[in-house]
Amino acid sequence: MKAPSMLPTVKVIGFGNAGCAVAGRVYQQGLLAGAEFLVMNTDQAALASCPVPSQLCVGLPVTRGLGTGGDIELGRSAAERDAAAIRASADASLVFVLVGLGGGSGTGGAPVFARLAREVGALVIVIATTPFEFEGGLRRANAEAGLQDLRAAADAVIVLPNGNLARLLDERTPVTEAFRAVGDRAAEAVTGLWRLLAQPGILPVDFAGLERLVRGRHAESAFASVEASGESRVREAVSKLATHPCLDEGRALAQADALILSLAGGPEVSLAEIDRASREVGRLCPDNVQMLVGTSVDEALVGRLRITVFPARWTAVNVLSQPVPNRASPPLRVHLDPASVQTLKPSDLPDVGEMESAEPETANSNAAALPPQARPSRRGRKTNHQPELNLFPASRGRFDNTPATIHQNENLDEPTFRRRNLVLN
Ligand SMILES: Nc1nc2c(ncn2[C@@H]2O[C@H](COP(=O)(O)OP(=O)(O)OP(=O)(O)O)[C@@H](O)[C@H]2O)c(=O)[nH]1
Ligand SMILES: [Mg+2]
Repeated sequence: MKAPSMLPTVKVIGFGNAGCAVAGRVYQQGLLAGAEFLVMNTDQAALASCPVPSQLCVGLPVTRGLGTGGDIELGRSAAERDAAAIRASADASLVFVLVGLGGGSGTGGAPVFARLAREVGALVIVIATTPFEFEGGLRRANAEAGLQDLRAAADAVIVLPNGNLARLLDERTPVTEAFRAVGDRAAEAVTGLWRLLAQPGILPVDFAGLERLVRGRHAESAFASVEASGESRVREAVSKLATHPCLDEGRALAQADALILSLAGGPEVSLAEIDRASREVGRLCPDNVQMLVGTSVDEALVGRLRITVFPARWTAVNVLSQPVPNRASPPLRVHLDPASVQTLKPSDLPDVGEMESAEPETANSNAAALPPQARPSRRGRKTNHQPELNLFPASRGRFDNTPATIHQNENLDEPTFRRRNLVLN
């Protein structure tokens, strides 16, 4: 398939063993014509067995070319050490980052890559798997921390929980095959997005549209793709989506802020079918969902209809979790000459009121953001009066229409201090 000229420069990056394995598979499938591939890892042996020719072994002096053994901080500092090379490699309009969360190299390194790539102007979409239940608490905790960093660092993160996929597999599936299925799904997600942008369609999605939807949104998205054939293929495909385990049985659609929807069919697919499928999937989402719809005809889909969805929610991300100091750099030592150390008494410190009035009040200072009755009055400042925080919000915002989470007769949506009547000092 030839990449149309409207397609931006695209890079596919695999990070850590699992990320490299998936990138290697997508590379060998040869479907992403025109995209550049690059794999990064701390583990030299794993890189050597990856078919992608462009490789970067990060943090050699700190990991000596080995894996990190699940140490996120080591993975992060390894990537930070090669920040210059990473920045140079991220020179593209659109970067897909593939990573299996749970270990150290990918979980620590992928957020560093995402941040640096965004700094050089790329639109960064991460496709991340999260561990199976059986992999244990440490890996799941690693994955949660990595996901938090990825939400902050990337424009969008497509999260593929292995546990959801496990519900689609036969219980007797061998573990190696289960991991293969995980990799296939991650490969399918990146290929699905690529097709949407690259496949000449009746209604193609262009890069500008995708960028407008996700740039700077820190979106978190799910992914599912279904197919159906026969007379009632639209209804069948839509009902598969409504109960799909990878969409939390439809909840991911019901709570979506945005939806990327791809409709593809064989040459016989009719306008009426495309129209119905688009409207029926839209009905599974909130009324104000922002939809980006692409439709295409694919000779390989004769007699079939394929619906691919990426339902996304905007996440409230403000800061990256604290960066870990580079292990390789020597600790900062400050020598204090006791003779030069002055001990400050409380009376030497300026009054809080003086400090406040010394600062010009800006339009978006915290005080200005408070409702008028809660704003400290200028005259009363020196009394150190603090406004009372309203801890009893009247509305649950977008969760207003969702059922409460009741466990053992307790509503877990209420903060613990309220449920248990604790008094806050
Ligand atoms: N798709 C796929 N996922 C895997 C495979 N092996 C492990 N994973 C998943 O990926 C997660 C991260 O594992 P790795 O990629 O091996 O970890 P890493 O990023 O290389 O980190 P370290 O080896 O700890 O430095 C695991 O918790 C699994 O959920 C695999 O062969 N294929
Ligand atoms: Mg590894």
